Amino acid sequence: MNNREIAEIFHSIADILEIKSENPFRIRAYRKAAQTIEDLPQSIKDIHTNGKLSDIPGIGEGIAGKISELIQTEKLKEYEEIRKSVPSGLLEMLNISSVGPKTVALIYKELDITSVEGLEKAVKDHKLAKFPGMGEKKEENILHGIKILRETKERIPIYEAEVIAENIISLLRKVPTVQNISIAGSLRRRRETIGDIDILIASKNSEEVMNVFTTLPQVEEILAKGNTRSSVRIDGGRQVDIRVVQEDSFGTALHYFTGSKAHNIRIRELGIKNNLKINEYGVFKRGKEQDEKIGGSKEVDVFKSIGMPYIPPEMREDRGEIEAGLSGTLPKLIKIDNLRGDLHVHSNWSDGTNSIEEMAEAAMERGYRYIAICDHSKSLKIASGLDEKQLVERQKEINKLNNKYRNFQILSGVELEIHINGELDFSDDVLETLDVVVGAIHTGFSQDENVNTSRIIKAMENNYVDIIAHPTGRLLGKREGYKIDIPAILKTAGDTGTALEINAFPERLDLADIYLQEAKEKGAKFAINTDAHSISQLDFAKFGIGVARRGWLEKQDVINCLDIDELQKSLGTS
Ligand code: DGT
Ligand code: CA
Ligand code: CA
Repeated sequence: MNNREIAEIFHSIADILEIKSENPFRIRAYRKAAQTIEDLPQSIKDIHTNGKLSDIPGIGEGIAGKISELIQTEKLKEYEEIRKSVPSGLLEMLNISSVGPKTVALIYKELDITSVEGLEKAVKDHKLAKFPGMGEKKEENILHGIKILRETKERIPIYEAEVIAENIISLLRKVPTVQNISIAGSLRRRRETIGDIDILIASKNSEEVMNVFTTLPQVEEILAKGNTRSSVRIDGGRQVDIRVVQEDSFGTALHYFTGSKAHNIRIRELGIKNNLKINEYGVFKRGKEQDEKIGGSKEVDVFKSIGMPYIPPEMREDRGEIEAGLSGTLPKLIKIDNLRGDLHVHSNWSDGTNSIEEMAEAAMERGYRYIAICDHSKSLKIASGLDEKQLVERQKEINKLNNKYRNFQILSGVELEIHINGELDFSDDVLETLDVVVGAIHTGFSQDENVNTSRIIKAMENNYVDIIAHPTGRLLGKREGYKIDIPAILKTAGDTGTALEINAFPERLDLADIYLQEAKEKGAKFAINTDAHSISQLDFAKFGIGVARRGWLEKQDVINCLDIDELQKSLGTS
């Protein structure tokens, strides 16, 4: 149990006591204790070990006893009991902004309401307004709060979380006492969706940082404000947490708050085996009298202390990275700079907004050596798919531009419709004229698994199909993938040499990280493509790189890390 978890339990006890209208002094004692623990710069566990709990101002003997019980047994009997004394829906209501324990007490006692849904109905029927201190405005606020509560239960897509985090970081960086600042949590691990955004800061003046943070223009509500940790809800309902630590703990705190929780637990256990204590405050060598701090300012201190090299954040999920670290078999993960080009973008010949020339120049600006223009094929009419004649016309334009460029090449490609029976939109004669063929499904997903699977497999077996676009067809937060036999698809990719796309478009991120190792074991190669429909979308590549790194891929696994000559050899077009 860490400081935060213990503080939360005391807050929760205070809430329940307040709902039950118990003695205000008792309620205040719990609140005070929670706040004090939250703001402690040291670990409460250490203070407990040294027998100094009751030296903390604001912690009396009674509370000290409960802290000991929590640390020793991970439970508090009093809390278990008091929680059972009220309906659980009442505690959920406390998560609605503008609903505190007093309001909950009122609606429970006067209206016998015990759930968020019940509260919503009562407010809509204007049953609350008649009570003192309630009124129509309060009813409006509660309805709004319920809406936000539902929205915030949803996870944030990574691209949205990243924009929010970067904005806040750029503002906090301006605070003069900020010595270091980093994204932490699942956003740093590049998960595809983010629960809340975590930011870590090193500063000598945490109060100043907290004051700036909680008064940023985008802050809508302050959920918690303390000396070491604050939490806010910004416009749109998203939650942002910051922690402020001393500079000499920044590395270990960054490791701790990057997570994942499962990874942290394994690391801490390894520390114990090595007679070390590893926590957010530092790495400590256990001594008879006193522990000795042997690291803390750098993240690598954690890994070094237990005899392993630095493990990149994207791998920290306890999916084998600890074992690989210990045995010296960590992969050398792919980096964004390894990409030599993008093999799936659109131009205004089909549904893109930019010309081929504009796309090519934007690719050059990003340091690429090639780009494959893969406009849609003829049967995808809603996306202005090209027919055979238009392909010939487009080729002329591509040739003209290629004559102009040095050290850069436009590859002529297509995002080719795969029909329900597995037939392709163009004949082999036409496909032969193209440099890159990306096979894709955009219609008829509702077929059963066999139909969808053999449809894709048949396309992969065609010699001219180089890549399968967004292989499972899922849209994050909107649509699950098609029903397909994924292991069979991965195997066929390996057998036929057809690369699997890691589509970097933020709502796709398809193929997902969890399939990459299995695909690699089956011999598959990958292409990290943006599917850009405009020049700015070329920047989505970083999200594809995040997926690849979470899937432990190295540059040799990804065909668009190849130089143009080797790429053409591998595509069979040289
Ligand atoms: P999210 O926000 O659901 O996408 O996932 P995270 O990983 O960002 O989780 P979050 O925001 O609850 O906590 C940030 C990190 O703090 C988490 O990855 C690991 C660390 N952490 C939080 N709670 C605990 C805990 O109880 N034990 C340990 N060992 N680490 C924790
Ligand atoms: Ca988080
Ligand atoms: Ca968090």
